[in-house]
Amino acid sequence: MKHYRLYAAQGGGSMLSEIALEMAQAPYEIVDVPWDDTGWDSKILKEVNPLGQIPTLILPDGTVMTESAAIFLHVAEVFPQTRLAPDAGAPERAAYLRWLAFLISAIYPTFTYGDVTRRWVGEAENSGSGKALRAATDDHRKTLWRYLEGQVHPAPWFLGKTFSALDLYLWVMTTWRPGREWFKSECPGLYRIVMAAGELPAVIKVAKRNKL
Ligand SMILES: N[C@@H](CCC(=O)N[C@@H](CS)C(=O)NCC(=O)O)C(=O)O
Repeated sequence: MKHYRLYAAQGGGSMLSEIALEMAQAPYEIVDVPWDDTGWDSKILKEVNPLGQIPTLILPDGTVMTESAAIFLHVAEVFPQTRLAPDAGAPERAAYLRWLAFLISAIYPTFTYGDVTRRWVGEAENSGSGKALRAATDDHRKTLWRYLEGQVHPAPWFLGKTFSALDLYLWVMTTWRPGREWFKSECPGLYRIVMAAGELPAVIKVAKRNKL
């Protein structure tokens, strides 16, 4: 089999796809994208993803894939042994799809609009409208995480006994604002899942490569 090519930035959302490929034991190479070369003007990503976002994945047949959730669904289909998603028809499938969509459509955009505030309001995150946008998106994200905390199933994973990509989103996204210490005190159910996910060999390997 020819290999996958993953465009990745240190500590970013590309870790989601990196973990998926590791779990699948798929052959892949990483193209490191410096953070200051992400976004619309990215030189490295321009050809493959004009949004300049990571993860961007090139499949062995040359097809370009973006969107972390789509990549998870794809890897789960091609490598079903990775158990990244409950099977179609399984009782947990509906919850899986629901919360997968929630993570990428509700929580991820709070970073999209809060990370580089200058892009949206013309000011950096430490002054004026940039500061207000950063604070509002950070606050809203906490509300969303608290809501998700109320949806956690009994241990060990978000869906209960069934491991899924949701647990990997939690592991990755809790490394970002407001950070793990906040989850430990405010969302102990999510924190418990994150700790369990952190012990998976693929997660340990990717954490190390991303210097976490
Ligand atoms: N909806 C996309 C979002 C990807 C995304 O926002 N990635 C961030 C890094 S975590 C990024 O590339 N940011 C750089 C930028 O937008 O300039 C997904 O789920 O893959």
